[in-house]
Amino acid sequence: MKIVDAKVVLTSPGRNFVTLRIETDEGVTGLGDATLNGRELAVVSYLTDHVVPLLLGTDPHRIEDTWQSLYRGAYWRRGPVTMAAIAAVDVALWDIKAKVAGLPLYQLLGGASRERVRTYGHASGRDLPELFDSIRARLEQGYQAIRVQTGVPGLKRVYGVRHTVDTAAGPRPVVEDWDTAAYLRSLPKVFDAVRQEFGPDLPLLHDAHHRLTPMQAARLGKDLEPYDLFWLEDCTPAENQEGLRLVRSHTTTPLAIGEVFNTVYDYRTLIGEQLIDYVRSAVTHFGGVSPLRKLFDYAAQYQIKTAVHGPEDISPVGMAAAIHLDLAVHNFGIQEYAGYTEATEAVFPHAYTFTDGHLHPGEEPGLGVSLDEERAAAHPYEAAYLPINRLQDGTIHDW
Ligand code: EZ4
Ligand code: CO
Repeated sequence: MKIVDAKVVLTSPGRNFVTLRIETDEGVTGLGDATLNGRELAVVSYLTDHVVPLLLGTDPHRIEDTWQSLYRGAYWRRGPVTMAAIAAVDVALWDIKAKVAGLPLYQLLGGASRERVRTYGHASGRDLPELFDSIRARLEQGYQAIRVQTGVPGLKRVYGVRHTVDTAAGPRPVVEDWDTAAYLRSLPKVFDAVRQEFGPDLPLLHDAHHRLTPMQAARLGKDLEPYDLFWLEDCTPAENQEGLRLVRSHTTTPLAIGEVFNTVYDYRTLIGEQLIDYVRSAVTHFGGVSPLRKLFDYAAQYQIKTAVHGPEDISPVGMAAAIHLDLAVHNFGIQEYAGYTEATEAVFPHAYTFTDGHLHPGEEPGLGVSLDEERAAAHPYEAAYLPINRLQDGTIHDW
């Protein structure tokens, strides 16, 4: 079997997605997600200009060899652009292999370890009434675990929710504002109110989005202990892995980290010293199913569980790859599932299903996702950025 064609499809059915489609001489095709929010065109070029020419004529069944040759062969290792591009190739080749085998991908990963995959959804609001409505809306959709984000008194924006780009000056990032002291004072009160309204059983999560120092994160973890969080996510900018020692030694609130990581090396201290409870990398940003499976197996030796990143900016192709892995690995924890616009669902028809807050990959051979290229072409690329964040004196802060 040979790869005879590979092309990159960029589409924006509400937001941008980058998809690699690999075609073989036997007519079997595979899809991979390479979406890197706010930097999409860099990955399109990496794939089109530097990867596709290397794939033509090669054997699609040699997934590990192809992965190693793209990773080692580039010489310039790691980084989100490189690893998103490699991920798209890896996932497309797994899709092809599973289609040839006539099996859903999870069967090739060891088969199902569970009946279905528990997810969590996002709730947010500027104030408590708005937040409660948002939580109720998620519960009505069937979600059984909820990430709670909320406005901070005195600040204009609720972080962690989608913002359109500011087009007044061209497309430019939306500018948000931030005050850590106000946040640290308000968040425990928010969780107190949510627990009083929704009771002790509902799993609640929170994402601090890299905004705290280790000492601030330690205090927040302690202050949230009475509210029994499922986890506190990205409490610090975790490229400083050693900083988590301080957080860990002060709080029993479970910690989740890793959506911006792209190789196992980003996790070595965190996993080896058991400083976190959940690894958060996405298939799409970590080089694909092959390396993420290795990370999960490594984490399992330390009783650390999986929690694959699943925001709106991972395409249904990347989401499907995650669901197959989630169903197969023993140390599955939870899957983030933000859901998609109707237009996105129409561009990416899929076999996976969402019922009662749980996902299942379906039984179609391969990933079980296709790409409607005609519909994709009707939604051309739109320049977009993630927001940036400034303190009240104007200093840039982590977003
Ligand atoms: O802000 O994926 O846990 N989820 C998140 C996401 C990220 C976006 C960035 O592109 O933090 O919503
Ligand atoms: Co996050």
